[in-house]
Amino acid sequence: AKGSAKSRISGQIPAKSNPTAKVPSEIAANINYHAQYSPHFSPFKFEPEQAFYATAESVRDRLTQQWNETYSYFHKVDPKQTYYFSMEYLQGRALTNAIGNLDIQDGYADALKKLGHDLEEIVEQEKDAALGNGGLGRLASCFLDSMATLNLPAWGYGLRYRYGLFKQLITKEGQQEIAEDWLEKFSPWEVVRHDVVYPVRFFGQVQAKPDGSRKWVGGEVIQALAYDVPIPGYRTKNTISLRLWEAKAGAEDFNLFLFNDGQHETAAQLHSSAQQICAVLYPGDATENGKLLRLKQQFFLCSASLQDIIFRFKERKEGERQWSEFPNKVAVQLNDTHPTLAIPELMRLLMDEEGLGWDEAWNITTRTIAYTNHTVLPEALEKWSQPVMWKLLPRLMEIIEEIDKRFIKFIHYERADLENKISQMCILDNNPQKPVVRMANLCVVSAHTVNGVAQLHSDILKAELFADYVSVWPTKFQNKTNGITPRRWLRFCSPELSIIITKWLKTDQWVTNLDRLTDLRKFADNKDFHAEWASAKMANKQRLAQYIQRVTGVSINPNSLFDIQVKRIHEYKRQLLNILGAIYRYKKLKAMSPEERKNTTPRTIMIGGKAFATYTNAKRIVKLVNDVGAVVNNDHEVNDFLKVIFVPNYNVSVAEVLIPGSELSQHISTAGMEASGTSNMKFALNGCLIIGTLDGANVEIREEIGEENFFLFGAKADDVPRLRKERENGLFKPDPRFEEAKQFIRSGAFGSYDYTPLLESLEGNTGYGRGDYFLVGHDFPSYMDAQTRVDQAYKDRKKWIKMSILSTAGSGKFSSDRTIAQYAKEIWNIEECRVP
Ligand code: 4GP
Repeated sequence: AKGSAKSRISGQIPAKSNPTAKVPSEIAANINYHAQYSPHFSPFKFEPEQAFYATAESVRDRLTQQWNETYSYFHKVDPKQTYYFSMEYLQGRALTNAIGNLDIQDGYADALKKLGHDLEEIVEQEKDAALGNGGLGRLASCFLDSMATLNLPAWGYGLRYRYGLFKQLITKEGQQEIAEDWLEKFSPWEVVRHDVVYPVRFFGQVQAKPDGSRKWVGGEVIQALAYDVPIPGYRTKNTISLRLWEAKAGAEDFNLFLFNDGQHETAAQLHSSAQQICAVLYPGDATENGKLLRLKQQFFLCSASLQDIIFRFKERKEGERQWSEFPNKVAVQLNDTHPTLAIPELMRLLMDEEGLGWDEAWNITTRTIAYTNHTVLPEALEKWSQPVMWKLLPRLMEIIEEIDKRFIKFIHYERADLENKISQMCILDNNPQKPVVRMANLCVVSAHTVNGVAQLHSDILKAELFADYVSVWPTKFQNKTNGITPRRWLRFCSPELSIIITKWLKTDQWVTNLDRLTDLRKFADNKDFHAEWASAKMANKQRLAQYIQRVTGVSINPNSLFDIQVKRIHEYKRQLLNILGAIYRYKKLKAMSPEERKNTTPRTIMIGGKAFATYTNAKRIVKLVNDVGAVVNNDHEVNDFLKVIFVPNYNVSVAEVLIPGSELSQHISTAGMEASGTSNMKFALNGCLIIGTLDGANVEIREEIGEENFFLFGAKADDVPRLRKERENGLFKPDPRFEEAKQFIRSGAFGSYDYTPLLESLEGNTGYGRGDYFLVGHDFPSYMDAQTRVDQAYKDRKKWIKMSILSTAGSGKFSSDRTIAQYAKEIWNIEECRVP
């Protein structure tokens, strides 16, 4: 577009940016200012990309002002603050969210128009910040949004990965991973704090000092440098920080002598060691080196963050504040076991650096730290090798040993009845073959509160995983059902539906008080409301269809039922059940006469998600979905009635297009295995019906929206152990439909790829060592029956729209504002601190 209006900066360029500009011409001047004076690109070029960066920077100016005010206000009031420790944040894009929260969409849209650009096109230029994997990481991001919106004094702490979650390419071989370079140019949102730097030690040894104290010395010391990302609240001044640590080595660590001597790598060893720490999210840990690196990442996050918190505490200590005050000023929440090292590290900092005794340090640590569990999957419950820990973190291992010793002693004296449970309950597993540290046990023993993320999950934690501890500390265990931010997941991703909701409720208060949606029930049978609802959904479906066309080349029919399953690919989430159902549907369609086909409900099944790079069966599932799609979508006999789409590279911004356009979504995990799920909440909020098992938060969603509006199927969590036993003992009789679907794959209908291992995971003693551990075969018939109910319900448009309205109306509970308000009151004991 060289020389076009778009490619050149036009209009007035002010001498400085005005962060409070309100009218479009002033905002346009701000954008121009950044295009001109922020030297990221050659001058005068003003294509959409440059326009994005300039726009984002002008928005950041506004945020910066509020942001500084927020923390100076917190400093003045000195309230208790919450620090959320998470190895993952799935932030996605920030521009729409920021201008939406600041309530200046119209101003920015008009300003960009004046500059020859379109806001909708500009926001598409932003790369997703994908510093996380899935549910746990996205939850952390929703929580930050709610903490800011609820005016809570809070911080998020994480790592500034150079490469976040990989980009998924779909090739003939299936999924291929490539590094996703979210910082390729730069992020306009982050601000480096050159004055916030802390040393973090690895390796070395422990010295005993004459006074009996101990000191960790030697090894390598890497610097943690803070990068802050502003998190604006919705229609409030409060803007909090997500502080991400970057690892660095200093000039003094660069050996100029060796370098000049030609030993280039040796000269910069610490630099390269530092670089590795934040290079990627979840580096492969199959090797010893890989494990060491992950552990380094975890410790790096914990140590830097705690030093920062202690610095802030001491800044205000002014002589009179006692250490015992620490838990009254600081709440630390561990997002799963990944930041568990915060426990021994806080002990170390308090004892070795601040000179406190064990008892006082322990009292402070345990009153400060709380732990959230996000999964009962055994492979996700971290266990670190003791020898690796001794090597990397010798002083922390001493402290962990001592915590364990004291815990065992405590049980011995106080709870002799649990003596025979000690070997499972204690922290160190000293099995000589494979001695490990059980991180979840360390959390449960040390944290003042342990919570699950949906009622069923919390019940399972208490009844199974942590049952032995419940009798020791009955009040330690809580439930905090997850939530999602209604800003990103309805207000901004579906403006069409939001406008209608606001119009009919005669208020937009639902955006911060999602329970207000229940009032929509009043209009569940209103014809005019139905018409508006259906047209908003149709607009979203059309946008989604265009997206699918663009990324896959397949055209889909907006009048077909849009059926979506998007989430990480995992056997327990059972994408395999979904695709087997699709295969069966295809086979039946093939056997029908053209007349019969016309009576079916046309469907577009969309499946998206990433498989962990080394998870072979998950990758086979991705391949199978793609293979099935290639056959079905090109079969002219049936492709008006069925399409199967694999949506590539699923991420937050793709979700923002898919979810508003969905009509049915699948949350079909083996009961008891999905801790909560959060996309189920996003879909329901957007008026999408759910087909699902009684698992995780599905249970509560069904309660809220009414069982008549939920397509339920499958075994219940309580039945699962018995069904697995029966399966093992050869007592399982498969449904003929299930056999037919598998046989169709075996027949080569979807190409020559060898699906034997995948199919075998549903039969014999493969997979997790037990055939069909995830009970796909058991649940298949009831799943197919539920799908038939879906097809029938969809034919009755009025009924379907009503169910859709009631899904949205019943979603109020699932706001992360509600979740966070509960954490604040029941775990953190913090209060609102609203910037005047
Ligand atoms: C996920 C759980 O699998 C999901 O059910 C839950 O909704 C989410 O955490 C948030 O609590 N767990 C993970 C993980 O993402 O890495 O363990």
